[in-house]
Amino acid sequence: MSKQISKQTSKQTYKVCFCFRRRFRLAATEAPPEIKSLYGQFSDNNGIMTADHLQRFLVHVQKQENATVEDAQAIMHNTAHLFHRKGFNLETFFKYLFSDSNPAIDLHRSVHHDMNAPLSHYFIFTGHNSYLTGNQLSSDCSDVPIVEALKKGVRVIELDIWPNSAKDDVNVLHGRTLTAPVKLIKCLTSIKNHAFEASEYPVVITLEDHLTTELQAKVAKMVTETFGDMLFAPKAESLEEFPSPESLKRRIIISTKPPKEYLKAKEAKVIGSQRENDSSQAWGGEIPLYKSKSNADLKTDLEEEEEEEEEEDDDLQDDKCAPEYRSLIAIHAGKGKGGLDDWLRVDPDKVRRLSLSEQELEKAAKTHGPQIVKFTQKNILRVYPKGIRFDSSNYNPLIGWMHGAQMVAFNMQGYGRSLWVMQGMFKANGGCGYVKKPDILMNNDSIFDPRATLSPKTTLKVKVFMGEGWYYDFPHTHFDAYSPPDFYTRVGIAGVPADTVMKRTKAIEDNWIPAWNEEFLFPLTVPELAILRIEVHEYDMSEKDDFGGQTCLPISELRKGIRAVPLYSQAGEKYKSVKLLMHFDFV
Ligand SMILES: [Ca+2]
Ligand SMILES: [Ca+2]
Ligand SMILES: [Ca+2]
Repeated sequence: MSKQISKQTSKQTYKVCFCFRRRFRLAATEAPPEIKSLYGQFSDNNGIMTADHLQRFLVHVQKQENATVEDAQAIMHNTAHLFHRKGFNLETFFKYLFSDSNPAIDLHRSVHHDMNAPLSHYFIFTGHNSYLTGNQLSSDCSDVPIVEALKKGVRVIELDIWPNSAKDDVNVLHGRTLTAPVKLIKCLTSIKNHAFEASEYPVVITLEDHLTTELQAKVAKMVTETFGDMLFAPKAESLEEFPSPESLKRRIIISTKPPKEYLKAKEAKVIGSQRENDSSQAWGGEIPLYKSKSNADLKTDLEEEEEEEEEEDDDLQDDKCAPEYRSLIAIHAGKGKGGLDDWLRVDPDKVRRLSLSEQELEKAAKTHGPQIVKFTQKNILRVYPKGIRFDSSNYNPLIGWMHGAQMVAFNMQGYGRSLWVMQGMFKANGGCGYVKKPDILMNNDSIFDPRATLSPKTTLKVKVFMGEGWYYDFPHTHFDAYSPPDFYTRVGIAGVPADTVMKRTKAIEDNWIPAWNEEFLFPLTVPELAILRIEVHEYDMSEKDDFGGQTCLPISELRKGIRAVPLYSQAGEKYKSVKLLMHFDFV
């Protein structure tokens, strides 16, 4: 019976498809004219590209100066399924260029930054409210997003800890909201089990603590029993300098401010105008340039801010804290008394962690830019999203990075452009979650001024040849119901304000394999901090563009030459077939 039905259904489907077949037909993928011309230059009279030719191509076009004939032979050997007698023909050469074996950045490259400098010398992949499954107000708390973040290489996990209703155990939840709690012990156990799957480098747990002294003692016992020898707990009360990621491999580090007293849980207050995650906003809004904000805007932002992160307004010193809890804290957090000048004071005898909201940092950056950079050479700065980001959205991470902030805390379960830039940054250094800060931020003699106007150090030349793969990864009516898609590419830079720009190709109408062949120039004043942003849009005249894929690539690891660029979904999952063919060069 069911067989019959399915037979009928498939017949009907066939009929329907037949009408559209011509319109949705996939043309054969053809090499762009420039690739054909290059093939002409690097092949013999019989139209064969030998290993010798390929080696010369690698050196002159791909700028792999040290490529040998053996390297070229290895490429041909590894792509043997494309191989044609004594070498590549045009078709197999083009297939090789557009394949996963020729990526724009090498995701299999292992850790290659110096890992022996103090922790403050690194950008660290950092989560905010890591336990939330969705929005900041009513989503469930769970260890699942923590595990997912760890598996993506996130190295800083934030837990807000509160007493349970019986006041005899500790829960993780977003205080004063309707988020449903998860037990602390469950989160700790999951962290222990998954901390080092993606990276061996240390995991920092930042605790926002609202506990009594008795419950702190309970947490201390829980943490010690769960992590045992994995726990890094220095004997000294405070550190003079942070240890290196290398020396802390496979260690867990606790960071919090030595707490003052039991902060009474105020009554659960549901903050008004709850904005649910708007899934129709596929792109998550353009990343705001922080320089574009006026003081008036900033003031409004600050007024809107709920007092949700009150972790910083206490004294550093307090004797009421459970001593066994205090001794677990390896990275002390706290602002101390006074204003910005006091917060940013560099103590020669001890290092600490300072937390600022994105608005506090924006405000501080206007008057104290170089001081912040100097502070972050030795101390750790954490930046967190403003409290009104109920929808778990994020902010421009460059504001933190250009001031040397190591922990730019992001809602990892969110979507959108800012998060893609964050994911792009941490594709660098083997995806280990630690990226060495560029020398300009660590220079002691001349402190980097983030507001200074610099002249370009280099210009990135990007050519967008073509794209393919949507036909295989999407239903054929996904983009337009009655015609093939109309793709265009946006390409640009997330970097210091002077380098930040987005440009676009024209839309190619009704084509599953768009060929744009357009070139763009990006002058870069601080290439060390620049991330290349790529988005494919499907143009619609009367509606919002459909999402066609995205990726962000750290320019410090971009490979010159003609490369395949795989694209990712909104959630950051790699598509099976969708990719672009591009050419990168520095001129
Ligand atoms: Ca469409
Ligand atoms: Ca169309
Ligand atoms: Ca369209």
